[in-house]
Amino acid sequence: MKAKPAKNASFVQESSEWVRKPKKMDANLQDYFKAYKNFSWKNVEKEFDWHKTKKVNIVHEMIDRHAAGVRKNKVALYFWDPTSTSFHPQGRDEKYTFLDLKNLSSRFGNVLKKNQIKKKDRIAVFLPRTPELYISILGIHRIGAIPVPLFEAFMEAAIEDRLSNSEANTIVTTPELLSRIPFSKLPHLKHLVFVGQTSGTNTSYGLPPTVRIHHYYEEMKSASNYLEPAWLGVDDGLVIHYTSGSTGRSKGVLHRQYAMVGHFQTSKWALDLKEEDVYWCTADPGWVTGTSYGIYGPWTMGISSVVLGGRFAVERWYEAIEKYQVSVWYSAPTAFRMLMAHGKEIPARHHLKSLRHICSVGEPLNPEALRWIREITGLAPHETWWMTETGMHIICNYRSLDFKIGAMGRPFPGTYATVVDDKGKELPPNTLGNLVVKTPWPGMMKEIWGNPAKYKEYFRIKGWYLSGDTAYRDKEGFLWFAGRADDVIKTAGERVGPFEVESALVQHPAVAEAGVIGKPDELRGHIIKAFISLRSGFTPSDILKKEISEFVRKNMAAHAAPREIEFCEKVPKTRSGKIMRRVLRAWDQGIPVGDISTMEE
Ligand code: 6R9
Repeated sequence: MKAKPAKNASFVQESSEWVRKPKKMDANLQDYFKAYKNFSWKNVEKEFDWHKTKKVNIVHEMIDRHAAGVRKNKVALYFWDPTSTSFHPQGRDEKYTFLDLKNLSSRFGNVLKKNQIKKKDRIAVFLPRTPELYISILGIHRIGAIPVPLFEAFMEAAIEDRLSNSEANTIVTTPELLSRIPFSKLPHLKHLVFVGQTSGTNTSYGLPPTVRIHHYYEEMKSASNYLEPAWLGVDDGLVIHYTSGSTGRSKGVLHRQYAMVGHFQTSKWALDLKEEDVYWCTADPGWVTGTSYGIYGPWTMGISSVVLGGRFAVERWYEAIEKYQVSVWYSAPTAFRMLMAHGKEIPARHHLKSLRHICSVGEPLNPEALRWIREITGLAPHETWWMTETGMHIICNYRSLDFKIGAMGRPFPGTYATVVDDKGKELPPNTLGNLVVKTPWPGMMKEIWGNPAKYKEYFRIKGWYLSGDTAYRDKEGFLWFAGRADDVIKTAGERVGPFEVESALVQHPAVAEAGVIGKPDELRGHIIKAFISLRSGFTPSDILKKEISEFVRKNMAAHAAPREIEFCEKVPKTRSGKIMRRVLRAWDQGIPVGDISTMEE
């Protein structure tokens, strides 16, 4: 992986415009520089009961200890989804206290336990964003098993990959999503927990006789409110998130229980969460942001969290802020740009003054989007940089600290991120190189599930975790994002591996070869563009483009479907058969191709 200039970070302009903070702020982190100097993770460990008891389980720290204390009747989860369904004709508008979540997650844990599902088992959670999704994840933690959260948008091929790799023995899902689960290809899958109005049998659902069906609502009714968490050690597994790299299928990133130390402290200092906050993280738990900062961070701190169900709807987002008087909001540049695209009239109809802090993650926050959010809310979003693999924030802008618009920020206390050359030598200011993090830190991934060789690749420069991003540090110590050093695509905040899309494309009968790149896009950061050579007998046409894109949407996921397709004679490859995406990017931008001497004849 060689650092190269960021061709694809086209609209993140460097700026020397500052966001200045008043001298006195009520931020949890008052003096970043002092904290950075004196920081020790050992001190943060004292925030957790396991520090004294030596008995570790994140569900105890997130739920049980609050339910046993002054936060017992505090709302942990506000859920709102006004969409009408046959099951909920009026939509849903619900609240759950810490005590409610203790009871419900105990019930779910008991349902699992009764069926001999146990510690360390992987349990796929394939649900829309509903309270049941959160309750399932908490129940899974309670028995010491490992949740594998899956986006509701995933189609069969994506599900098959993740379930066969994790060897999950259980899946929690709804009747609507059932047809996307290829049970016959998943011999490890023994239990189906059905969330919804169902009464079918294996035969009526076409399931192999080896799969046992459990009806969520029925089983929950008779289960007990009491179940002591299974006690674990700090190094035991927490969660697996599947994410894409530049080559190969998606990888299962396993985190350890100890990551909670990082979730807690970053939620306190970067998100600046406080006891009285109403916090809204807009991310789905299928993405690491939706667990680390949609579940683990806020709830280990005992904070009230908002979850909005249903599809993205511009006005509903503002309504949610107003309805719950959200005070801290964690979202993503693509979402900010989508809101921006709908203009100022809609936010002007809503009261947004409850907000006191906004953070952003997932892609570079372009200055225009930052300024726009500042105009409608009075607050500039603060960047946070991190990855599925880092498990927690690494580089942030802080509420009490001035920052430069466009910069990612400074390393979180207790971590060190910098820019190095390919040998691991730190580079002087304003020099482009590899963005790395000094090992270890609390959220650092424990394993790539079943693939130790892949895990090792990240640490091939001794002492550093190699992020795959290129960046530079300026003279003031701010880190600036430049681009990816590999071919990973971030589209609308979602991480997509070109290989996965190419593999889906070549399954289409018309496609001979396919090469996929990210093409810069104002709204989505990047869109997926595919170069395709056709099999003989097929003629290029717009209808065929649509059909091919739809094919990927139906097999993998909507966000992985190419928004743009260009037909070509031949997909350029090296002599060893690797797709030359550098050439595809040049073709796309109409610029000279450069040295192609390694290309096949
Ligand atoms: C949490 C998350 C990680 C990749 C990362 C980088 C990009 C994330 C960013 C950012 C610029 C930021 N990224 N935050 N780029 N500025 N503040 O996003 O995890 O989905 O694994 O993606 O996202 O390229 O390497 P994940």
